[in-house]
Amino acid sequence: MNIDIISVFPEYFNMLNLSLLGKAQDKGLLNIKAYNLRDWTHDVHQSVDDTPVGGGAGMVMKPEVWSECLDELLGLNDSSSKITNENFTNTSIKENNYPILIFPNPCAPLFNQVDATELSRANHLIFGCGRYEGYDARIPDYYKSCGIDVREYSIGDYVLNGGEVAVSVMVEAITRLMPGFMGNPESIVEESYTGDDALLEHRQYTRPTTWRGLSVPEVLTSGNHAKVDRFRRDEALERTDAIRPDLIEKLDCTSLDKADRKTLINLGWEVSGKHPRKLND
Ligand code: 6GU
Repeated sequence: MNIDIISVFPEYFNMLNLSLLGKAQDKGLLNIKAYNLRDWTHDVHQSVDDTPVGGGAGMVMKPEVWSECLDELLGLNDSSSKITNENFTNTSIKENNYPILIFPNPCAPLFNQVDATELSRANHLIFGCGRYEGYDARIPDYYKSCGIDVREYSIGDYVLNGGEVAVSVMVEAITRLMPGFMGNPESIVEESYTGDDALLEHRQYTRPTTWRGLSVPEVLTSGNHAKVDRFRRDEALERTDAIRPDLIEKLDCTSLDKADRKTLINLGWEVSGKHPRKLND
């Protein structure tokens, strides 16, 4: 997978050469390049922003600098690789080789595990990091009109100074799902937010089984795998009920076994419909 990142602080992304992401790049699984948006400016001040049309505080990133940069990275300057709408119809991410363009934006749909899984199958992602009050709204509109798959995502309900942190979050969430990235792919299967059965994970313990007077739950040392599985599943249901009841509401009741239903009923959920529903709320 090729990942291009455009930013006015490209050095920020040096950290993507560390740890597992660095290893994936050494293995040739991944190639991450960070570009400085200012390299596409023509003025002495290398300015990338201007005041908002219509007034208001802050600065907005100018469309012309972005388009010079994006046309080049998307290969749109090269007439032999003209992108047309037909190239995109009915093709999945795996089948088309065109880059997907992603803009972090606090005023966009939330990025989640389903998005990360889908994007982990892409060949080429281009991230454009906005700064200041954001980027001119015509930039994503224009590239959509060229037939490019353009996405805008927020990573949570809080405001950051720019898209750099959000892009590093998305890159990490996406790349770790690529085949061959993880040493042990099973650790992905059991994780929170995976599949239609997205629950918070059960709590984890390691040895010693008693530490500073605190013991791990006895069932975990029993060697009875069925009991351990049930204990963990109940704990996942209980923790999700307490911390993220919105995830319980999304569960498909037909995927729940008898013991799951019993646990949820004890926690005050009604489980006879399509999705669980909290009673007396
Ligand atoms: Cl994607 N960008 C910025 N600037 N702030 C954010 C965000 C993105 N997601 C949450 N807050």
